[in-house]
Amino acid sequence: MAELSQTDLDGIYAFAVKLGKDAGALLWKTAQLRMGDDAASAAEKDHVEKENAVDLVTETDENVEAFIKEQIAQKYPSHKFVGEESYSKGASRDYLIDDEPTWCVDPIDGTVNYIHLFPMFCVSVAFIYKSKPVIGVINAPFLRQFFSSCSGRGAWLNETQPLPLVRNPVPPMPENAPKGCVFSCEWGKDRRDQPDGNMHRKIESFVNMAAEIGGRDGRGGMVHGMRSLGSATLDLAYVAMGSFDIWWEGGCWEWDVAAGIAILNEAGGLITTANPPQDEATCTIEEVKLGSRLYLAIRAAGPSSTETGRQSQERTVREVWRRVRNLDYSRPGA
Ligand code: LIP
Repeated sequence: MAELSQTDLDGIYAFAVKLGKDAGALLWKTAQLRMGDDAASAAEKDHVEKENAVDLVTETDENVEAFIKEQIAQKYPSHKFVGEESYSKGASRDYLIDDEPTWCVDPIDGTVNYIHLFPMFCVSVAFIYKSKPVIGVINAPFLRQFFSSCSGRGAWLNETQPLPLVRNPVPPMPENAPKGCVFSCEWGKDRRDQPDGNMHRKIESFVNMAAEIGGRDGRGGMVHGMRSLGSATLDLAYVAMGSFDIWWEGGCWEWDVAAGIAILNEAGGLITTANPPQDEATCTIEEVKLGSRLYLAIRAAGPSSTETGRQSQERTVREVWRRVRNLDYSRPGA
């Protein structure tokens, strides 16, 4: 495998930015069709169920992915491609990303939002090299928000606003985090009403984070607010902005998070596992495994008089782990 230089990466980044814009324009055109009342609009309004009644796909998911795949195949025929819709059609649920140059794409992240025309939907394009997302492009056409980053080139909103938004100085994490934080989380697609299953463990964790300090047997977090955008990609982009302090989710896939992880890393954020390790109070905080389906993200943080920014991020991770339950989203090869 040929080594990619910064110049190579810059070229791939410029291509990814144009691809994100073109795919976003396609998505916006069909979104407007959904607002219409002619025959074309009617056809556009269909959707199909995949794994269950909340795992949905539209013709636009398929078309936008096919467009992106074709553009990449023309420009970089040797690069690998992992896309939500082409992957979902296969039987395997293996983790396919290795050190080879790979594009990881979600044509519409927030498909349910798109179907209901709730503006939190976007195109997500990531370039992965040596198993790490090094380029991320997210285009949310309804919001007119375009997020992008390239390793060594910073993270940006609409190509002009550097991330995080508050940066002179970047504030440390709140002293009693998660108290004082905006906590973002998602219900996800596993809605099985099983005692102590994923859904009930999420609910218990959400209530812990919301409850008053001292409540819930000492697990109350008294967060400033709870938010659910219905899009892991935009949740991560908003952590990269610093608008969300924390994002916690289990169940989404590499295409839902790869671009967001690239952008948050370049903005100075921290991403690790959603599941509290045995020795959560003392263990080393490992970088997240892209295919783990378990994610905990913390915004960029600056130093305080007593801590480095990283120390305040790690303190926050441990305080979140103390309040959330382990989730089960195992898969072969991750
Ligand atoms: C969505 C994720 C979201 C998750 C949803 C779904 P999709 O991706 O972005 O975080 O909670 O269940 O997985 O299906 O819209 O690409």
